[in-house]
Amino acid sequence: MLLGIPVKPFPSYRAAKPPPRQAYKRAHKQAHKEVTMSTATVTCPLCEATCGLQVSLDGHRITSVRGDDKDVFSAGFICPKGASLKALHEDPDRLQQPLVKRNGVFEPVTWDEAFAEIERRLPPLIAEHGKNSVAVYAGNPTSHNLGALLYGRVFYKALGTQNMYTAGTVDQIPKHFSSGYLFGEPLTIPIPDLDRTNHLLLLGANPLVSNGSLMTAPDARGRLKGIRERGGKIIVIDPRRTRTAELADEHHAIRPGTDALLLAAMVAVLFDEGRVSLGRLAEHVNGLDDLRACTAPFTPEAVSANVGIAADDIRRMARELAAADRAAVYGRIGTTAQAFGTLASWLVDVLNVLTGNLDRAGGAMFPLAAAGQTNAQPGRNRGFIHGRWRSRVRDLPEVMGELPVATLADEILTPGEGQVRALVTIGGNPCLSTPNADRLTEAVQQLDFMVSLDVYLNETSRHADVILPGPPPLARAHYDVVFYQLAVRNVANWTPAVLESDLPQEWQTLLRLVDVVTGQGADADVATLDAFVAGEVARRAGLDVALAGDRTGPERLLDLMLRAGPYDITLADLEAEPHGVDFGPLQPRIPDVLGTPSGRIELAPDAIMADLPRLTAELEHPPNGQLLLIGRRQLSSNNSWMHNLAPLVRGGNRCTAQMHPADASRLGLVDGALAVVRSRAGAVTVPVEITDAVRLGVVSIPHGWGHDVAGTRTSVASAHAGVNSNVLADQLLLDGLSGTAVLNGIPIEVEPAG
Ligand SMILES: Nc1nc2c(c(=O)[nH]1)N[C@H]1C(S)=C(S)[C@@H](COP(=O)(O)OP(=O)(O)OC[C@H]3O[C@@H](n4cnc5c(=O)[nH]c(N)nc54)[C@H](O)[C@@H]3O)O[C@H]1N2
Ligand SMILES: Nc1nc2c(c(=O)[nH]1)N[C@H]1C(S)=C(S)[C@@H](COP(=O)(O)OP(=O)(O)OC[C@H]3O[C@@H](n4cnc5c(=O)[nH]c(N)nc54)[C@H](O)[C@@H]3O)O[C@H]1N2
Ligand code: SF4
Ligand SMILES: [Mo]
Repeated sequence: MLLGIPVKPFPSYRAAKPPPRQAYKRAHKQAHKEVTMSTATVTCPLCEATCGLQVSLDGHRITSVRGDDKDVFSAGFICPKGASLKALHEDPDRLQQPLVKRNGVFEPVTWDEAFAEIERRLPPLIAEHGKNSVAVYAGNPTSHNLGALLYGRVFYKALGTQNMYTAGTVDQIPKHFSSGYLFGEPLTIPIPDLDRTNHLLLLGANPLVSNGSLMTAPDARGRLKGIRERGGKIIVIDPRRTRTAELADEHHAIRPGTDALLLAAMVAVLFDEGRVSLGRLAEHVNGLDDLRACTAPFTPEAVSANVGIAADDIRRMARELAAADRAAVYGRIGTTAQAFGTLASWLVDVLNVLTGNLDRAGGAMFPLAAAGQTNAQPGRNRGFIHGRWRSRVRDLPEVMGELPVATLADEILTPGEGQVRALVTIGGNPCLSTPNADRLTEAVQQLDFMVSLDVYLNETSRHADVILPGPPPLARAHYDVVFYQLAVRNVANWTPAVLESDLPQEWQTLLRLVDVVTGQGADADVATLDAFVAGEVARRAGLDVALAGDRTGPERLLDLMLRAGPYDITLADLEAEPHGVDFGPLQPRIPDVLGTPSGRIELAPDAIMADLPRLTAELEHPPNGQLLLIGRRQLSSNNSWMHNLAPLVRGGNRCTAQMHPADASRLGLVDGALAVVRSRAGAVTVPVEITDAVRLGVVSIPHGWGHDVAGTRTSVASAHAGVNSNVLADQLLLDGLSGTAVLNGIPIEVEPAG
C-alpha cells in the first residue's frame, strides 16, 4: 500500500496493548524478511495546514516522520504535532477494541457484541421517543477524517434528528453565517491571498501557533514573513502579544469582544473620508447605502474607549488599508467565538469589499477546490437561510442544520416532549471543549444511552455505554475535502493508508450504525449501503458510478467528486502524484461564485443587520474594569486530545492563567501561585503566570486541559492534567445571531487560592 513503492502487505497491525517486547521483535523480524525499508508520503490530517510528510518505515514500524520537501504546498514544513504521528500510532492507551459498559465497568468486546448492544438499546428508544430524542455531537477531527466526514453525513441524514451539534458552534459558525448572507453560501469564505498580499490586517488569529484556520496555509510563518520581505505590512489585533503579533509590524491589544466596534469604525472612516473604492466589484454589490447609514454612528472616537485602541490609530489603519495596493482583512477564532462573532465576521469581509480587495490577487479570494467545492456549480441562486427549526428549550435557531452546543445540556436536562435521551459523539470531546463543561458532564450522565466513536477513553467517552474506536491517521486513507476549499492555493493531495489496522474504517462503522437506525439491522451488508451511497453521489453529479471502477468507500466517493470537479482529474491522477498537484494561485471567481438570490454581494442583509442595535448599545457601556477571560492555543496541543502523547507534554505545566503584572499585583497574586478563577458558570484553581504579553484586564487560560477525572484511560494526559477552562465558559453567553459560544471575553473574578 505504500505510495509508489511495491511492497508485500504488512502483517496485520494488532496491538491491544503494546505487544510484549519479545513478540514485537519477532513480528518485526518476520516483517523485515518480507518488506524492506520504505518511505510513504502522506498528508498530515491533524490540523488545517495539510502538510505533506514523509513517513519512514522499517516493516510496519515507523522509524521517523519528517516534512516532505517535495510537497507542492508545504515544501517540507512540519510542526511538533505532525512529528508525533508516530507516538499517536504507538500510543498504548489508544483503543484497539470496542468497549461496552456493563454494571458501570467497561469491557472489551467484539464488534458484533458492540453493535448488538447498540441495536438492543438505540432503535427502541427512537421508536418510543422519536428521532429528536437522539442527539449527535460531531467534533473537530471529523472534518479531518475523510471517512467520518463523508459517511458521517449519511448517518446524520439517516438519523434525521434536529438535535445535531458540532464543534462549529464553539468555533467558526459566525463566519458561515456571515458568508451565507453576504455571498449566498456558508462555505463561500474569502481567504487572504497570503502569498501575494502586501497588507494584512489580522484579527483574533495566531497562525504561527495554530498553523492557520479558515486559511489553509502550511508554513504560515514563512508566508507571513514573505509579506514583510516584499515590503508589505502586517497588523495584528489581539488582546495578547502572540508569536504572530511579535512577527508583525504593528500590534494593537484590543479589549476582548470589541472587534465589531473596531471594524465598524474603520468602515465609517472609509465612507466618511470618501475612501470607498469598489473597483470591479461595483456592479456586483447591493446595500451600499444601508451599510453607510448603519455604520455612521461608529466613529473612531465613539468606539475608542470600548475597543481600547486610540481613535487616531483606528483612522490610520482604515486609511492604510484603503491605500494599500493589495490588502486583505482576516479574522479568526478571537473574532468568531465571542459576543459579536457574526457582526465581526461580516465586517471583516465588508472591509475587503469596500477597499476593492475582495476577489482580486493579493486580496481576499475564493478558492476552487478539486473536489466537493460547494459553490462551483452555476445557477445556484437559492441564497442562505437559518432558523429552519429552533431548539426546544431556549428557542435558539438552527444554523447550517445544527443547534448551538451551548444548549445541548438544556436539551438533555429539561424533561418534556422532545427531550434528548441518547447521544452519539463522533470524534468530539464536548465535556472539555464546550461551555459550562461541568453542567454538560452532569447532563450526559443522565442519558438513557450514549455511544462514542472515539480513539480514546477520555473525559467524554467515559460516559458512553459503547465506545467504537477508529484506526489512527496512518492507517486510513486521507484527502482534505474541507480544507482545500479554504486554501491559499488551489491544490490537491491524496494519501493512501500507510499501515494496516485491525479496526474497521470509520466509514464502515458509520454505515453499520445507519443500518441499525434504519432498521436494516447491524448484520446487514455494509457494501450494499455503500454502493447505494455512491450511486446517489454519482447521480447528483450526473456521472455513471461505474467510472469509479471497483473502488469502494471514501475512495469511490472521492473519485466521483474529483470527476465532477473543475479540474478534469481523477483519483488515479492524484495517486500518481504523491507530493500533490498544484493548480496554481487563487483566481477571481465573482460573479459565478455568488449564490445570493440577487446574484450580488449583499452588503447589508437583514439577517445580519438585525444584530446592530445590540452593537450600538455597547457604545453606552464603557469598560467597567471587569476582568475578561480569553483562550490560548499552544503549539503542542490539538484542542483536548493529544495531551496523551509524551513528546507533546514535555516541559512544565502549560495550563496557566496568564495575567498582566498590574492586575496580578492589584489582586495580590505572585507568579506561580495558585489562583481561583470564577465565572457565573463555575470555578477553577490554576497557577498564575504573570506576563505583560496579555492586556491589562485580560486573563488567558488555554482550553483542552482538565484530564484529572476518574475513569479515563489516558495515562500521560492524566499526569499532565491542567484545568478545564470551559468550566468557566458560560452557556448563556452566545453570539446573538449564530448561537456560537462566547469563549473569548468571559467575565471572571480572580483571587488568590486558599
Ligand atoms: N475555551 C475554549 N474552548 C474551545 C476553543 C477555544 O478556543 N476556547 N476552541 C473550540 C474549537 S475551535 C474547537 S474545533 C473545539 C474542539 O472540540 P472537540 O472537537 O469536541 O474536541 P477535540 O479536543 O478536538 O476532541 C476530539 C475528540 O476526537 C477524538 N478523536 C481524535 N481522532 C479521532 C478519529 O480519527 N476518529 C474519532 N472517532 N475520534 C477521534 C479524540 O480522542 C477526542 O475525544 O474546541 C472548542 N473549545
Ligand atoms: N497548535 C494548535 N493548533 C491548532 C489548534 C490547537 O489546539 N493547537 N486548534 C485548531 C483549531 S480547532 C482551530 S479552530 C484553529 C484556530 O486558529 P486561530 O484562531 O489562529 O487560533 P488561536 O491561537 O486560538 O488564535 C485566536 C487569537 O485570538 C485572540 N483573541 C481572543 N479574544 C479576542 C478578541 O476578542 N478579539 C481579538 N481580535 N482577538 C482575540 C487570542 O488571544 C488568540 O491569539 O487552530 C487550529 N490549530
Ligand atoms: S501544521 Fe498541522 S498539518 Fe502541518 S504537521 Fe502540524 S499538525 Fe500536521
Ligand atoms: Mo476549531
